Amino acid sequence: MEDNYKAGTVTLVGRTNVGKSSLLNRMIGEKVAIVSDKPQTTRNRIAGILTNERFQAVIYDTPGIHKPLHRLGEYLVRVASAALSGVDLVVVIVDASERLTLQDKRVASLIERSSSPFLLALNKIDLCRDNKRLEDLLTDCRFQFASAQGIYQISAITGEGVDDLLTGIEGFLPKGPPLFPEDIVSDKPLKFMIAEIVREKILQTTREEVPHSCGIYLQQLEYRDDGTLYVLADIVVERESQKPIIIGKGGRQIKEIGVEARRDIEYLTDLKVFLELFVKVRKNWREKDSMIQEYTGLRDEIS
Ligand SMILES: Nc1nc2c(ncn2[C@@H]2O[C@H](COP(=O)(O)OP(=O)(O)OP(=O)(O)O)[C@@H](O)[C@H]2O)c(=O)[nH]1
Ligand SMILES: [Mg+2]
Repeated sequence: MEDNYKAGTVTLVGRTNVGKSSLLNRMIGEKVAIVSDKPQTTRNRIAGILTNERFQAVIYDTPGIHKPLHRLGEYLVRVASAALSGVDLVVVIVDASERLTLQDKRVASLIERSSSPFLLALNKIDLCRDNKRLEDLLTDCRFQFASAQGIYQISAITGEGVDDLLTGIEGFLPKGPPLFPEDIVSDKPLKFMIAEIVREKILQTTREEVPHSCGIYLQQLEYRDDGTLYVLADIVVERESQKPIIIGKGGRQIKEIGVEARRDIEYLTDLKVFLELFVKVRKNWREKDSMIQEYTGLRDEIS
């Protein structure tokens, strides 16, 4: 390894749904974080690890900053806020296709109060047709995020501007050897990744509050002698009335969730997967500390 090698840590932060997880996946070149069109998709601090011949960046995706409506939400905001310190750089993400919201301003005050250097990325630039609106947004951003050390216009979907942003990030990484082995792309164990895949399929197939009320508990993960991977997972909902929504008419909904999830788990593990899903009710689990830890994998992050 050459003497000039760089390695460091970067946090992605922003209000919910601006495309943090999509950007992480784009930068890593693999799917390490789940994505959906619904707010509050991400519940954990998830590292994606980008290694090349010049540097290694350990890039943390975080839950979106939002106004919490329950205890789980409070934890999510706490996890994201805590991830602002102790890193070499923060990249704040805003949605280039919208005006700054109250939550963006909340992110601004959090980052301006922290001592970490930060860059600002205007994501979803592919959706911007109107130059005047973009100029107005830039003016607002320069005001709200006055200490930003660079502003980038990017698209996590098309990849536009992402290489420039990575060059910007590289400039903030300290010299040093890699922090992780070079073939590792995420810091999360397989169990977590599998639970997330199931949750993503629920987010993609169900509506409104139901997907947000779901937690996943992996009962069993077993490599079998015949070369298959057996997975038994509980989908935990908050109310009896949510159960039939997940199961669907004649079990159609849960079957679809299972088929889609199995496909992704097989892709991830390169194994033939046997996936069994059960739906269980744990009343108001999102308000209860022990259950939040059990069903979100947040145990390590909030203790
Ligand atoms: N057109 C367009 N859509 C994008 C872009 N980046 C993300 N999206 C979409 O925006 C939605 C939210 O993306 P996520 O990556 O889940 O957003 P997030 O910031 O991680 O959201 P939370 O985890 O809820 O905080 C998804 O439907 C993405 O496909 C982009 O550059 N262009
Ligand atoms: Mg996310």
